[in-house]
Amino acid sequence: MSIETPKHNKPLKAGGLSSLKSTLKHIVQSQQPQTNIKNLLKANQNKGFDCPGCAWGDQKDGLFQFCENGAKAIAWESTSKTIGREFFAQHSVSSLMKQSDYWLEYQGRLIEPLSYNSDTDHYQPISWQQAFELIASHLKNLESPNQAEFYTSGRASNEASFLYQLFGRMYGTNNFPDCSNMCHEASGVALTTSIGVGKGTVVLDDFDHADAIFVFGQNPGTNHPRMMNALRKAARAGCKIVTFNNLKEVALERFASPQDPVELLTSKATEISHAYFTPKLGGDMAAIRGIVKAILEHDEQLTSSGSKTLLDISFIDQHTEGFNHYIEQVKATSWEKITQQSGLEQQELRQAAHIYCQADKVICTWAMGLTQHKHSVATIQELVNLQLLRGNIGKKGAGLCPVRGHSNVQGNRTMGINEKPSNTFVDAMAQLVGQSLPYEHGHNTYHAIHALLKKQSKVLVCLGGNIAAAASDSEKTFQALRNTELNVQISTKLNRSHLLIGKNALILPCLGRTEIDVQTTGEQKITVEDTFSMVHASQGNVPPISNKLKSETNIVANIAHATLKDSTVNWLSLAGDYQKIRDMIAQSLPAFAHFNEKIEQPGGFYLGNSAADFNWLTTNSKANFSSNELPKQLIAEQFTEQVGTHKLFTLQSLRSHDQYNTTIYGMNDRYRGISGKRNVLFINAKDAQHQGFNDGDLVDITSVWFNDEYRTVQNFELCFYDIPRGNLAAYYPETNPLVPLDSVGDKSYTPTSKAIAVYLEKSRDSRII
Ligand SMILES: Nc1nc2c(c(=O)[nH]1)N[C@H]1C(S)=C(S)[C@@H](COP(=O)(O)OP(=O)(O)OC[C@H]3O[C@@H](n4cnc5c(=O)[nH]c(N)nc54)[C@H](O)[C@@H]3O)O[C@H]1N2
Ligand SMILES: Nc1nc2c(c(=O)[nH]1)N[C@H]1C(S)=C(S)[C@@H](COP(=O)(O)OP(=O)(O)OC[C@H]3O[C@@H](n4cnc5c(=O)[nH]c(N)nc54)[C@H](O)[C@@H]3O)O[C@H]1N2
Ligand SMILES: [Mo]
Repeated sequence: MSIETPKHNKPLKAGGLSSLKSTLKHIVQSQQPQTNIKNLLKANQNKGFDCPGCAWGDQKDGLFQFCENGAKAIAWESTSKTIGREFFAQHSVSSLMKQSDYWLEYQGRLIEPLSYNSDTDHYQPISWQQAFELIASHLKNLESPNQAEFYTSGRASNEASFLYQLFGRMYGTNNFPDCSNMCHEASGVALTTSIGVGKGTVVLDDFDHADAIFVFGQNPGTNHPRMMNALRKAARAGCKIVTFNNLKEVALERFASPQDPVELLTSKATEISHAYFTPKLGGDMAAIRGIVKAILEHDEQLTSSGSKTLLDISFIDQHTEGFNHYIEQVKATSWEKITQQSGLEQQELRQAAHIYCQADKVICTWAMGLTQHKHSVATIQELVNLQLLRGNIGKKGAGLCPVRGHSNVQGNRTMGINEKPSNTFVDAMAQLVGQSLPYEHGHNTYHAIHALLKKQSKVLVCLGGNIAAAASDSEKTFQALRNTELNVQISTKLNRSHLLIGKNALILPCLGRTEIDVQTTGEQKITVEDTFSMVHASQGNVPPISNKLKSETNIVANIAHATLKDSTVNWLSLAGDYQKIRDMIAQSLPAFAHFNEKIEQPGGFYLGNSAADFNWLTTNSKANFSSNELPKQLIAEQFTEQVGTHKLFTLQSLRSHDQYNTTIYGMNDRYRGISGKRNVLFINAKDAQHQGFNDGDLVDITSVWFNDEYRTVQNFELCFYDIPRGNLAAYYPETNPLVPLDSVGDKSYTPTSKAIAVYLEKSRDSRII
């Protein structure tokens, strides 16, 4: 059989004019071009607002600080389209359930509080006061506070999330599932045990001083476009960028800055990656082990011939523990296992090791390609091991950089959105409010869904996000939400999570980042923390789309006020003046001393990072080499017998260029050459041919799990692509139904969104035709 030419048309470079054109298109489509141009000029500027696009930092140096995808996020929020009571009178919840995620959000901004009427199956208006009282009455009637789940999505400000966790704890629970549980949780767990702090050790300026930057499992051209400026600048200055990605992502190959007139207007671009490796899905731990093995082998040769060691022995001696044991572990790992599991050749890993050792200062960055696997914690610990070998932590131009997703997801954690708070944190909060608070750990997203499924939890409050579409195993997750007695969604746009209802449900519409927030004492600011632990203020600059909206902070304060009678905290006064919330934060969290003054500094202030200061807040006060064995098998290899004659693949679910998580802006994925569709399955042509499939064929995808559990999604169009044999890729959230609820990371409980064992069949529909 002949292989048809792939129908997709991947561009030769990312960025440039196409990016600028797309930015303008989205601004025009928002139907508010003037407002949005004004918005863009304020994005990430002093006295402007923090771009809701991602958590990358910026220099606030007066240059444009927005990117194509940030512009989409801003334009999507700041649309002139609205949905109020007429819309909900016209559409029942069951009829809305039949619409796509794209359609739901596309209807526009939510503009008034709504409550679900089970007699009519419609949402109808409710007053804010009644809404708060309904929540309070449900919460007060629970047998235990642990029957309530307080979810947070990482866009919520420091002020809103501080009040939210304080309220949840004063109410009596640590049930704080959040988006981070599905995202960078493994980074937090791994870094905390290895170096004593769950955050990255670098700041933006370090990218200007690195000799090499290793980028693992992330697609910054789409998801962190402002990171491309740092990579481009580094590459042009001679820094060696080494990429490990399952796919050849064009922005990591060649990128044109829209701010460079030559690159903008000609075919010129900057070569980003000096070396680009495509490991198998889940093969990074083995790849990193291979790099270390290559370094050690080379080092042995050097030192035996009297040359200087490649290792930073004084760093290892002074700062670390577990080195010898780890070295034994590496020696015990065979090259055969390393190459089989990583899917990379020994010579490739030796090349990476060579670049690594040629560089005095190395930064390692990573995102979901490392964090959404079963062995993610061990993989990130392996990356730390690599950095410790040559003292690549704590010196300028070197360090660890988990690149966060949501714009304030890191701040949420700092503010205490954490189901496993430290005793120190709980004590600080207890002292602040003069009341004892629970230490017992609460639910993460995984445990919350299980508790709702078992009807042990009954009330779900979501501060933003779209848990229904974001969590794994859609069928079970949907059922979990349908089991709620009360489902409260604080949101800007309509989404799936509003439509899965047990008995009662509320939609509480809130202000977005771009909007002016006026409270009783006047216009307010909020604050956020970026991926580099920089905290700065954010202030909207356009009037709210409706005068019935409340800020997230105000909504949380009102829920607390209605629920906690005789509270020692004056919630409404806090809602009226966010400076008072920041004073409470300053009083209870030492890194925020003089908070209100510090945010007046241009660019905000740096929270510091203990590991970067060689202060190891681990149990043994050292940076730890972790000795983990490579996984015996990768996920799909476990099910070979169960699927008989079917060929098993490993599928990753990832983002297109036209989406923000569960928010779909459009049907294109320009950088991968896809237009007008999302039900696409990227496959290696040889694998497809082997199965008798052609480019463009429709297939059904079935995932395999223990106990003969199968889950299927239908009618995905095959797209021949440069992807390692045995691996597949498709978009999230369309593939979420395939991820088994219990397929989660060891110690992180993060759904294994980048490692789903599946097999393919010609689509049932096309078989009928
Ligand atoms: N425009 C836009 N910006 C966003 C988001 C968005 O949806 N849209 N989401 C935000 C959020 S919450 C997050 S967490 C980040 C996500 O940012 P990313 O982590 O970049 O997001 P994904 O699309 O999941 O991309 C995963 C990348 O890792 C690669 N990969 C997958 N599995 C493996 C593997 O096993 N090994 C290796 N080496 N590579 C692998 C994929 O090929 C892909 O390039 O972006 C944030 N920014
Ligand atoms: N299969 C698969 N699943 C995944 C992933 C994957 O890669 N593959 N990635 C995971 C990751 S990294 C993450 S972070 C999660 C994301 O999980 P979430 O954070 O829960 O999801 P989002 O899609 O970001 O949330 C979108 C909704 O947020 C609301 N919203 C937008 N702006 C605001 C605002 O300013 N305030 C409030 N209150 N609401 C607002 C809107 O109503 C919108 O519908 O998904 C995870 N799920
Ligand atoms: Mo994320």
